[in-house]
Amino acid sequence: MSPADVVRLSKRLSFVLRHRPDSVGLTLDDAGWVGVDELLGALGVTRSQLEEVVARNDKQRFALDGTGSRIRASQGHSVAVDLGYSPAEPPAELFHGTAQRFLPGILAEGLRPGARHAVHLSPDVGTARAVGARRGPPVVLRVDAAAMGADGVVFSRSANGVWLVDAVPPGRLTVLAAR
Ligand code: HQG
Repeated sequence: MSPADVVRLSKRLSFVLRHRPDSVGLTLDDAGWVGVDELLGALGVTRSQLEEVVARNDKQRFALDGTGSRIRASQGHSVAVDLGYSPAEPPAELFHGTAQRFLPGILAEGLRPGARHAVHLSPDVGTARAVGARRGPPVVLRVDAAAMGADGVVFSRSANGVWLVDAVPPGRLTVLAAR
């Protein structure tokens, strides 16, 4: 597949496996898995095309189970799933990239999950900046994960390295100076 075809199928998979499985007649199980054969049939793609997208995906968004018979998105869902990630101790600092226009709301209310299940945090500034840049000029916030952990807030980490938490209060956020 060409790089553009990989991106196109990846976006389609994200839509189906995170948000609208019903749009192609699929149902996810409680943990977000769906049978690979069912998915191939529903999307009209081959197993080798699917495996290529899973392997070449820039953020490793999709995971096959141990037998290769089921697939799910590793994070980012809006449909109700319990991904089952264990609580994990985060690094002392995490980062969140966002668009400048969201800053007033975020500084007033803290970070909220919006349509997704969890607030997504990045382990490094570069990743956070890239996340924020999807929506225009980015702003990066530093999250005092150490203080949140001390407050008893539970974090988990997705299979593709995104840190997940229910919310971040405004007092645990600092705006990083633009580079
Ligand atoms: C913002 C992509 C106003 C928040 C990325 C974000 C990520 C607030 C937007 C993953 C707010 C939600 C998730 C508040 C949060 N007031 N705005 N109180 N609290 N926001 O897309 O973190 O490519 O649901 O800053 O790389 O941007 O899809 O979350 O801008 O890992 O795999 O509300 O999606 O990954 O937007 O992105 P999103 P996100 P994929």
